[in-house]
Amino acid sequence: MPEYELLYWPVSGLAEPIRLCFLVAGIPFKDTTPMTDPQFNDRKMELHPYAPHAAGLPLLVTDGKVCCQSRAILRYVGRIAQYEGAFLYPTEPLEQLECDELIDLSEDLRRPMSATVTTQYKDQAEKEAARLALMAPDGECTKFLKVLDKKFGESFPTKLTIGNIYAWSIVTMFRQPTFIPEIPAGALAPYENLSKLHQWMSTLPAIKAYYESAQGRDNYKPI
Ligand SMILES: N[C@@H](CCC(=O)N[C@@H](CS)C(=O)NCC(=O)O)C(=O)O
Repeated sequence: MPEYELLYWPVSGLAEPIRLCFLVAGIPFKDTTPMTDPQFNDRKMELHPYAPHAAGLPLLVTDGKVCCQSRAILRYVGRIAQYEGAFLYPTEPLEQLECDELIDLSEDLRRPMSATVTTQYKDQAEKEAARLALMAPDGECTKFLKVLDKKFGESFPTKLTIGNIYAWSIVTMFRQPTFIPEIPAGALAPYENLSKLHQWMSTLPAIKAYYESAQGRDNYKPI
């Protein structure tokens, strides 16, 4: 089996769905962050194929070959990783389409909130107001939480895929305690099907065991 190393920040973010795929499939990988590697920033800049112009993470190093772009990496891992005898990125094109739709829908939810991390606001109050607006009843994030909840209500997963792993990982960033303090504590409470998804994913033995010791990710634990 190749040797895999994933480089990312010591948070969930764009690497977490990839970590979860490795974990549930039982594929060993080195989970490198600035907490585990004092040379992290130097290595990132040396390895990154887009440096020095851009150096966004994650990076996956497979037997020395470096790849970037989180969802490309996720699909690659989904093609090699299996859970209960099925590939996490199914081989049947329609099932792949369903995974890809869930991934893109989760991006519709993530991107507006993620933009508040990099946007330069006049002051803290302006940033807080922007985040609260996204979570308001007519807010952009609320809109996509509703759509995701509806989708999982229409068809609840019968097997693990990169689609439902990605969706759960992104939705859980909206569950307190999370790195965006303005997200209200009960933001996900109205979504019955997203709660069901959380219960299912967070109690799968490999996932449950991982979050028992993962730092700063209590929001991924069973409720
Ligand atoms: N399209 C890229 C985006 C990568 C990205 O922007 N990563 C962020 C963290 S979520 C990052 O590392 N930002 C710091 C930087 O660009 O140096 C992907 O999906 O991998």
